[in-house]
Amino acid sequence: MAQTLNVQLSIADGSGNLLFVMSSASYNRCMSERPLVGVVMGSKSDYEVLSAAVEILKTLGIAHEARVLSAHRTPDQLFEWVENVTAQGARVIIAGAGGAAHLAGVIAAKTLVPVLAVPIASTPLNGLDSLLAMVQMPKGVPVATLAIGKPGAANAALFAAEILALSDKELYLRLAAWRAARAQEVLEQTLP
Ligand code: RP5
Repeated sequence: MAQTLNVQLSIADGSGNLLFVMSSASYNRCMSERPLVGVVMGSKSDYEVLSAAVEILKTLGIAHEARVLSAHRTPDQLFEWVENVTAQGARVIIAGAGGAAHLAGVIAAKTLVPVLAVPIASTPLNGLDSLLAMVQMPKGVPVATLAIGKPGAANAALFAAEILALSDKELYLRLAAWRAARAQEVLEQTLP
């Protein structure tokens, strides 16, 4: 008879104190659930940055779906995905793009689910054009724009977690533990 291995995933501070424990069974359940967060990027080349968001979502046990879809190369498939992922229950969409960074705004035009935009430095202007395109949405169709690159991608996932944690107490506790672990890291830093 096949047996399922159930191990524990844990987060500890630098002194070995456990801050957060989750069984692999509940982690796998989270990952097989319908996505609460949709992550979309304009090109596979953007994944180097957007992986920072995906890693945080995995760490916090947030069900998500990540796709490559472009506002200008695959507009019909993009709209179809937005409709499907939100119909399945996604409550936040993270959209990362570099060149002609209209992806987040175009998605926001099609849904009332909050859209978090991550500018990517894949352009000759090092992402400054992407940042300005994303942050300067005309009044009426908002996107929330994060920092350029990996810090923005990671913060987009944390911001998504904060939104979801408003109505999910267990996620709130996981997020609080994650934040406490980061504080502990700072407190344990020593200077030469
Ligand atoms: C945008 O143009 C993508 O978001 C990417 O950042 C950039 C370059 O895309 P590739 O030429 O690498 O596919 O559409």
